[in-house]
Amino acid sequence: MGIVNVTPDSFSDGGSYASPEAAAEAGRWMLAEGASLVDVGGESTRPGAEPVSEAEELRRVVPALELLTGLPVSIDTSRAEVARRAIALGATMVNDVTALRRDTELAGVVADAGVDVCLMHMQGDPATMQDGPRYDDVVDAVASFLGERLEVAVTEGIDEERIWLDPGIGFGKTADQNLELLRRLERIVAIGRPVLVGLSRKSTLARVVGEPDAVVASDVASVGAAVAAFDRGATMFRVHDVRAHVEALAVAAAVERGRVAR
Ligand code: HH2
Repeated sequence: MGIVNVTPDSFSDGGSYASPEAAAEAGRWMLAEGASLVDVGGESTRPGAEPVSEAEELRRVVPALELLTGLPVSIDTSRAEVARRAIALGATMVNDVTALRRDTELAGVVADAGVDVCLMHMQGDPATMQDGPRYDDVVDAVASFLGERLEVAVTEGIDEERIWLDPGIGFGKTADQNLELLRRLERIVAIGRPVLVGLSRKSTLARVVGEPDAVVASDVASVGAAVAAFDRGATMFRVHDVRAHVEALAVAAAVERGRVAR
């Protein structure tokens, strides 16, 4: 899953795709490089980010989505109206970092459209989530949250086969909590739905390589984290540098198979 943030303030690519044309061009390039989906988002969820209005979110994403019609796109939103418009323009997945908690109408939109949905764990909200996150056991907490949200989604009429789960790396977690979640990712995989992870350029990885103050980690560090997550059962990776991830993950998968051909 390639990331196209049509935002001025995203932590890594904020402002890179200032025009819809630039965003669409980046999306097409990511698909050419081997992405299966392009994730278009119009509201930053980086730590400290303030929410934007629905009108502003629509103003950012709709023109880019129009230019990407016919291509595999997911919409990174927690609002029903944004999802509705994106689906009408061809989006096949709704990536909701609030796991259907922010907008009570979103589950119905996903259920009626029969599209895929990603349910992600977050403690708190982006504005405050990094102010001393606390858990008894981060893996237990995330697994039980995702299990509950999965049940809610199915009760709301979403086909279970269309649901992805995401531990929400960096969303209300310290660097050590993020690493512990990855170390025991099998616990999330054991819930029984495919697991998506977003590790790309996140600051936890910069910490690991000795850059405690960096906000953005390197693509090399990101690829290393993705391969470790793949080894523990993750099957979708939300990334900025698509080609590097496709190559590294192709090799990791070939090693697991023990042969070149799929
Ligand atoms: N991370 C971000 C945004 N959306 N969605 C899922 N499912 N998983 C993630 O880990 C995830 C996500 C944050 O990264 P980014 O989009 O690069 O930055 P920003 O939120 O500042 O736009």
